[in-house]
Amino acid sequence: MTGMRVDVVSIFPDYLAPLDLSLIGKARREGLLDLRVHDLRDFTHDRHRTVDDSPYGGGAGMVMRPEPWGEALDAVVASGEGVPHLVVPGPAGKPFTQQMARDLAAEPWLAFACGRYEGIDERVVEDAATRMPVSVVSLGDYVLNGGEVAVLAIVEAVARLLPGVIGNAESLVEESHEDGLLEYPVYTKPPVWRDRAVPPVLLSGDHGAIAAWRDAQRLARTAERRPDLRHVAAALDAGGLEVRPAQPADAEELAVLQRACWLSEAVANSTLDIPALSEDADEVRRGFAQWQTWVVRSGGRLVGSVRARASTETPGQWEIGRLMVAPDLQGRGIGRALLAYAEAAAPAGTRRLWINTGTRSAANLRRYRRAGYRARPGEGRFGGTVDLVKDVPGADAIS
Ligand code: JD8
Repeated sequence: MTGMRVDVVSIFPDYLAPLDLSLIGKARREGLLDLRVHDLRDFTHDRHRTVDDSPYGGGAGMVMRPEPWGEALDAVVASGEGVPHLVVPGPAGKPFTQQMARDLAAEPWLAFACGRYEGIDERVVEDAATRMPVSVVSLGDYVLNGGEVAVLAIVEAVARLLPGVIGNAESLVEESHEDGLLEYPVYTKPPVWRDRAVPPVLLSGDHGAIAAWRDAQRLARTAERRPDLRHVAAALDAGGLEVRPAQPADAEELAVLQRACWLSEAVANSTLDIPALSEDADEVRRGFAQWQTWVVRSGGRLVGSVRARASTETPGQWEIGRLMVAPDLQGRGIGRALLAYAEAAAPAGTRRLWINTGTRSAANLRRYRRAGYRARPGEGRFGGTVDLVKDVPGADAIS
């Protein structure tokens, strides 16, 4: 069995039966997931198979006894190589998130302890933490009767990230919470249903326009339904990152970050003739006069930046440039959030967004196309580059 191993301990093992169904059930049958469910009562020794007792200090309800849990977790650990990462659902736990799902999906072995009654004697978690990693996790700010429902949700959220479980892994990328924004609305046939038509842009075949519409829908939905995630600034804040206009004092660090970020571009495009690579702090500072420039700091460290300005040649065109994220922080959606930040800063009347990158900067080209930009034919503004543009939905196009 090559896949991830998951052990679940509960007094209601049948509660986990839904994990026999659908893609998770198929993944188990294909050996992508080794899921084992254990009955806690099998680790009791009295005639009534007792798992609970009255709470010390008084109060309503019953508490789960430590002894059966100790024996159950000992048995699980003894039945495998190494130790599992123990996940204990509880309303007092850390909120479960997509990032946590990604982190758990990287683990070889997970164990889940499903509590019931008023909860599990606290010494069980303390004891387990002496020999394995333990996470107390909450599904959300509401009260359930036990941990089983949370385990169903967490196992599904984790298992679907395992290689081979979801047929088309690409679809994982576009999902809500993957990059801090909610997903766009989806439609299928018929084109008109109960006098309700599918948005025409989706039938246009214009992939740039479709991507732009979907992006706008994602930002709008996020603003309306999840103000906590609203606007990329919130998403950046959620990551503990602060966005603000660049100050002259940022220039030294920005010059260093530019060199770090454009090194890969120089390699990809086999040229060192890239201004961002050779600018010193004074030149960067002078750039603040021509471009609106924003920087992102995390823990005091300058980790990202972007700049934008209205085109001097093409009225209605908002030009975005120098989008950069510290190499060690790339892939977390910061770049996408900064791009949307610069887009959102476009003045009223903007009709087209413009960005430029190296002809052979494959990652950037993919990123910008996914953000709704289309490459303009021919050489870009600078040698060895390509210009990409995105029309602002509802604005008259620039020819
Ligand atoms: C585990 C016992 C019930 C909880 C007295 C009701 C998670 N988001 C979440 N809400 N509730 C749980 C959860 C509830 C549990 C147990 C998880 C074990 N209960 C208790 C305390 C108040 N009863 C959860 N994840």
